[in-house]
Amino acid sequence: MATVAAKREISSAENDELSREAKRPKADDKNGEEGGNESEWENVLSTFTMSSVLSDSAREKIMFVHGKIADHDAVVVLEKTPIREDSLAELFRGSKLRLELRNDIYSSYRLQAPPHLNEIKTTVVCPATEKHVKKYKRQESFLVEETGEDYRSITLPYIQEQSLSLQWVYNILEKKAEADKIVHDDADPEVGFVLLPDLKWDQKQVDDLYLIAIVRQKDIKSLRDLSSEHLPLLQNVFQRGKEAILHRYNLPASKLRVYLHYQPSYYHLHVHFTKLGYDAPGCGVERAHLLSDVIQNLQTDPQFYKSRTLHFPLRADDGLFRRFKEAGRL
Ligand code: M7G
Repeated sequence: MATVAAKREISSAENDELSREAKRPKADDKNGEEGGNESEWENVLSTFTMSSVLSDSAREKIMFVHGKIADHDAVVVLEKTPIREDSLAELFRGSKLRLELRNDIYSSYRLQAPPHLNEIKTTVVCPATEKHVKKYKRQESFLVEETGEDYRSITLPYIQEQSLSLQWVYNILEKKAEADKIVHDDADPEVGFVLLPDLKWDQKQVDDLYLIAIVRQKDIKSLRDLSSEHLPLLQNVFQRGKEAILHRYNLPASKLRVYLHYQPSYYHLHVHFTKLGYDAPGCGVERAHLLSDVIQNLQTDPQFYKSRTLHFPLRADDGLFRRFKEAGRL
């Protein structure tokens, strides 16, 4: 059963721009800029050979599939999108109905919607690394307790050795990719950032709004690197980010959940802006740190995140989990 999730729609120009995203082959990382012509409708997945379903959720209507495109490992994420209120009239008018059962006042149908109202948001990661495959694989996870010393002796060496590539982040900051999607751009090298829709959001309705603010400073890996000297940066992201979202999406700060992940998947500081009430992946208390709390903690103690013990979940097959085990910390 689909849920009606459209309350306030995004403009059709923004819609058009977004619907192209899923059909576009992931070009090489250095040049991910969108074109805007018909060739974007080529089916990059026609040569996809599936090897396994990494995970799926019938409730969230999402499936993560592993396979190959040509000789490259690929992860394909298929996600059914919410039904939009602005498409209902067309859906009722233009669909075919097949009766499944009728009983007294109850009847159930299979509805075949017009193809353009029945799209699946599709994200392709290719070539995918082993880390990507693990990231999407269903796995049992365990809560890890990381002291400041654990961070320096276990986590930091690990993330310095093996982290996911940040090329997509640099492409955004240098406007080589997704430049037309930017919602706010602050070019200041110290406190500046780029705010844009997250890859996970199809931008068709604000009910599941999801943006990320990527800071311009390149040497802040995560929450752990923050100290009071970063307060002007964090306050700028918080303030200007909220203003930009109010201006563009008419959503006030009181409707936003603004947070950082620890551990993040990508070690270049970024802040998540999601709509309050939308159960975004990774917004649970074991991983999300509200930006407002982070700011206050640094105001109280300039070195708060260098010394605090932080908790976070790790999957059993995560290399970092192994390192914690080897160090006798689990
Ligand atoms: P994270 O906390 O490092 O990890 O957040 P997570 O993916 O486990 O949440 C990184 C955020 O960046 C996520 O919300 C991703 O969906 C988003 N993201 C990742 N990539 C590769 C892209 C991209 O190419 N473009 C955009 N706009 N967002 C991305």
